[in-house]
Amino acid sequence: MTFDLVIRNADVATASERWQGDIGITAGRIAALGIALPAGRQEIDAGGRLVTPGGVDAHCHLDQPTSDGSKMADDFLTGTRSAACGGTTTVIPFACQMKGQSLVDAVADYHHRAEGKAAVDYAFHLIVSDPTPAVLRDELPRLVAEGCTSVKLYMTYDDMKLDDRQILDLLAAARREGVFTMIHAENADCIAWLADALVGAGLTAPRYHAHARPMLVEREATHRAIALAELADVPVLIVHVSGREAVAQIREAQGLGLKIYAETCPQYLFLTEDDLGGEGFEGAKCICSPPPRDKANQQAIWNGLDNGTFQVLSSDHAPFSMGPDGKAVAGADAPFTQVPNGIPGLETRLPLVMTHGVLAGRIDIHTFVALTSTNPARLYGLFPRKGTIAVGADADLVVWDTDLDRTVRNADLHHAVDYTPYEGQAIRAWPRITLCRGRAVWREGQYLGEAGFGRFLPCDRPQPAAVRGRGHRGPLWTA
Ligand code: DUC
Ligand code: ZN
Ligand code: ZN
Repeated sequence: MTFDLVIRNADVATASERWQGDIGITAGRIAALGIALPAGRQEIDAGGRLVTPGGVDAHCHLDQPTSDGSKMADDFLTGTRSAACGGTTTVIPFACQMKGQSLVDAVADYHHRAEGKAAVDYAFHLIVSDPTPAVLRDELPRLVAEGCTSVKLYMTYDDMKLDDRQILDLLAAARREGVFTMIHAENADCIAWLADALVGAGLTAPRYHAHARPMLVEREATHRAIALAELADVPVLIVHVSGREAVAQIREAQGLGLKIYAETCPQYLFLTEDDLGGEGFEGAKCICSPPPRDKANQQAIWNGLDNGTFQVLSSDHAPFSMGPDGKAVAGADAPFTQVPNGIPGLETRLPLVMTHGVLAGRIDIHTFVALTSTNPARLYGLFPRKGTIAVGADADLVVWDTDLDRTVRNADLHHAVDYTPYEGQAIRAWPRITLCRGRAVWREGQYLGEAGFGRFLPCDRPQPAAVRGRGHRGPLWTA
């Protein structure tokens, strides 16, 4: 047998295994794993370097329509280019229903936006902002059959939020259809009340964004989301968890045997509310929701990654540049309430967490792979095609350099955003090579991808019960 490509001398790490040897690739899939495999038409000598599955970024926003006149800086071309250069080979952005819009139409529009542009593979989550009977009864089953098997719902944002009754309706439909639900948990009325008071007092700079969204509003909504999921008897995942009080709610629910899953993001590990700045507009670079907290909350998130509370670590890449199309859509002196929420992070997610998580000894390599690739693939119905290194899986692989001495610089990144909130942060690891379905899309500092190479991945029914905590310390669930 001759392989198309053989990766030799790899130090392979998956969510559960570590071994040294070769990976044989044919027709974009892993055809063999072993020692001294036969020759390939092409060969890459990994030279003993670490090789992990390509990253699955299960929470990112690309070319998503907005309702405030802003425009996301990244479309499927620049977003997936940036993903490839940072070792991510599958992205799952959101087909977003505007209130009054058909969900089927929102998905058709999103396919159109992605068509011919993606450099790595992609699937879609749904955002349901208008759960009418027709949407839940007719459109959702049709979209599930077409491979959209997960939904996100919002408890905040005026143009997106659902009330508790609507949430229950959506959760019941999700249960019926086998759809997995992600929940943005912040209390909308508390935020509006605080924001009105702050703006009324003239406290409008970006840093007051954090004052309008204290941990309490996330804690309350997380508690309520868990209660609603328990009532509807359906698994849910709480997205972008920012700190200790929300972690405690989730941990308690998991301890009671409820099927509650959790995601966090690099901004809650590497930024604090101090990054929202002083009185100037610069701090708008770090306006995202929930906001970054403090060092003690960062530690609570690291603990939750290590002890199995979190199953997923995503970027929540929401790319707005600093100009009038983006953060300054309402002017560079606009109050924080009118600044688009979100920060870029697709490309830096894996290198930052490899550096400050794995290489710094905070999490082990298997936890890293599970959080950034295997678990999201399982949860969202893409496993075993994605998320692992196994015979038959897509040859999505990252060959790592792990002895670098660099800092993050926006000038080196490949997104279309004019800043990174991680500018100047230390980096010791970066992908040397990223392969998507056996094709090098990034190699030794060169982007080699091609618009349109990335394929839409219809998702199977999600497999949340297959994603467990780490056994010895994490929670265990049965189906
Ligand atoms: N918060 C979200 O809920 N979505 C996108 C970006 C953000 O900050
Ligand atoms: Zn959100
Ligand atoms: Zn988001």
